[in-house]
Amino acid sequence: MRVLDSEFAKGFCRMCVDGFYQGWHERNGGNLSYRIKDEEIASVKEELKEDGEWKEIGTSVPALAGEYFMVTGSGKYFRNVEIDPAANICIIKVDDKGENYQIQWGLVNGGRPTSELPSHLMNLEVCKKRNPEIRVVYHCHPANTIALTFVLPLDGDVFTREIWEMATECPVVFPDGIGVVPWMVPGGREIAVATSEIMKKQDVAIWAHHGMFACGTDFDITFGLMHTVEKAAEVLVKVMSMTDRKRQTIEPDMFRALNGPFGIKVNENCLYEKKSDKIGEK
Ligand code: 2HA
Ligand code: ZN
Repeated sequence: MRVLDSEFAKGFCRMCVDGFYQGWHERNGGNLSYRIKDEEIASVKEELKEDGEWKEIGTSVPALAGEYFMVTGSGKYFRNVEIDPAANICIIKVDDKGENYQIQWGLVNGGRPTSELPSHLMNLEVCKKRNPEIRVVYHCHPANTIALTFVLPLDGDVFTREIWEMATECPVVFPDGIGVVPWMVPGGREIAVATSEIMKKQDVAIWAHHGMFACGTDFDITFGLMHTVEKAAEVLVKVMSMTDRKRQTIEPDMFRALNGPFGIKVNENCLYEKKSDKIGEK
């Protein structure tokens, strides 16, 4: 089968387009990666090239040794993925040490995988360890979530709590909550390590003054997670535009009441008793 006829490539491209139309991918902003299943890579083997140069990932991901990934290209625009996937995305293989990669398909006009490859692969590695079904890592620049990083404390528990309160579905969709990475230089190992520390336990990491990372078992779940967080962030921006205090909200015991019916365990660290009714204060 040709790569672009495969369901995983179609799902990958559709997610890029959907993200672009949400307004989350100005210029070359954002990146997407997918850890390809054995049977999926076997089905497209005829189109893979094994003679490319091996290049350093910039970090070490031994638990991903020998695996294949579909990733967006560095400097490529999400907007262009639909019209010319083969020029804007690629399939890479990670070597048997987990330190180098080789492009085996795509980026036909040249280029390299996303500048955030270290973060993507380190996140995919820690996620695989906690749940081998997690295969998608998505990074984008959603405006409302980014706006909140200027006014809320950069504390994952506070971010989670304030965002959870904006929509009852939030704790059901991400019961473990959200982590926050303070401003750091993007693209390197340091921010990758900080993000992957969060992804050991949580599916969402916010990068202050930059954007968001989300992981999931498939494209729908990962896109839906990003969409849910950003929608709740939009509601919070609207509320904060009207007032710095809420008249009423979802209280800790109301969150706890969701555990049974939805089969979840909401993260108790985020259900602290507030000492102030001012939004963002603990
Ligand atoms: O330009 O989003 O974080 C791609 C990015 C870098
Ligand atoms: Zn970014």
